[in-house]
Amino acid sequence: MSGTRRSFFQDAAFFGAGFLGLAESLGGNAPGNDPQTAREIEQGRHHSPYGKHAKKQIAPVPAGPNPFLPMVAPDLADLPHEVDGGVKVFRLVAEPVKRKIAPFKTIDVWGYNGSCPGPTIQVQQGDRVRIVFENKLPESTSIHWHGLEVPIEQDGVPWISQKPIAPGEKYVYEFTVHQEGTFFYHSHGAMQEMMGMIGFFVAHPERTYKPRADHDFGLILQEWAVLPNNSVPNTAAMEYNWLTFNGVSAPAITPMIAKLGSRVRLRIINMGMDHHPIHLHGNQFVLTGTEGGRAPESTWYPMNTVLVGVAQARVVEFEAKYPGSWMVHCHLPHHMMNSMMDLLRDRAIETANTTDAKALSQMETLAESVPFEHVHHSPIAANANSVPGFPQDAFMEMGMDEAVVKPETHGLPPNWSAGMMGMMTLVRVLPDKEYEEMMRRIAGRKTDEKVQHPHKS
Ligand SMILES: [Cu+2]
Repeated sequence: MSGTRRSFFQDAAFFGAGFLGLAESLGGNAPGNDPQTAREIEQGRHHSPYGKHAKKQIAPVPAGPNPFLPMVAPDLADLPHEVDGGVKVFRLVAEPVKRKIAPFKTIDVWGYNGSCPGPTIQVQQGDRVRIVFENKLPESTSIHWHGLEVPIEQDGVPWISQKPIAPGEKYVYEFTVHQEGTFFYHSHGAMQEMMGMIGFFVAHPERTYKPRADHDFGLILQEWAVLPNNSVPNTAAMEYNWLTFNGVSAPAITPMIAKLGSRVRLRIINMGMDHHPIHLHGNQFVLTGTEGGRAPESTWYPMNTVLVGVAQARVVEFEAKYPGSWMVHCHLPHHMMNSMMDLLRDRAIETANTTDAKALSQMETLAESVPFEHVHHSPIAANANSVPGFPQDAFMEMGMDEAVVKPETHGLPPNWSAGMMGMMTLVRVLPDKEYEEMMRRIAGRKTDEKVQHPHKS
């Protein structure tokens, strides 16, 4: 392995390492658990790509004839590959998965390689790829390469382009990727899609896009209907009570970290029943790509909310000019909530016609089962109960900083997690010094984060 090649793996592994720990804790076996990847990640932990080249470039770009910046999907790992005679070989396993979508909620879903959504496949335009697929589900399945122009026999539609892949069977897909862009892989069964069977398939361009991005992030939008006391999503439902980015509901989603002055790319894909207007606070972005690939710069115009329809990919980019923790969230009001029914179980919450003290006591009782160490809510007026319509958001928020602490949440204000629910996360734009400090924390993945809290429990 040449020096540049080694550096590529180390850089790639560095990015992977930042999120693997959480992927493991949230989703069981992360696909990066194989020894080779683990070794690379281990090397990556001690390798800073921001060291001597920090002045020239913010994010690492793999060296070699076709350099590209890997996308990072928070809380998801990359699918590792081997190279066989110039072909990139990926091993993808469809199987049941337990996914922790919130500190108090783990659901039984289906995914790939122990992860739901599945691990990210990253290739480059021009690559020949082989996906050795194994079905460990209790029923037949297949994989469709969404948006990719592949020969019909690789299209992954049961009975049309291939026979269904039976439980226990293997199947090999192989094709050349001549496109660039943000694609997906997913089961072509509707109910299996709603069980979570989707993942990113990113084809990086042969030549780096201009202007080039310093950070490249990815989010997968999904919704789930999970009744209280249940763990299996109702795939026939038309209404949803859990909304996730990359299989995690806020505030458990890992914030994205960007350096002040960098250019940030955000790829968003949607595989669900709803369309999601994704809004970024405090910044304007431009739409630089769709599920069809890169859009010409002449089509870009400023916006801060992008509607990501079902089966679509939307790629936006912005200059991270303003320091701060900027929200990225779906703006559908009901997608900015989590299901409190899961905490309540079969009890009814007494939000209406209740007193402040009574509500607080009730929340604390509920929180004991989580356990949240601190539960409180925003102040209400003394005469709140005399106002028609009360309560609305009062008593909805449940701070759980301790339950979701991780390096990426370091430095957020106390009780930051109280207002974060559903499809909601942060892009944290950090000045140089704080950014370097954060990168050290992520690389070391300190687990002894201390939470500042002004309240008595
Ligand atoms: Cu939404």
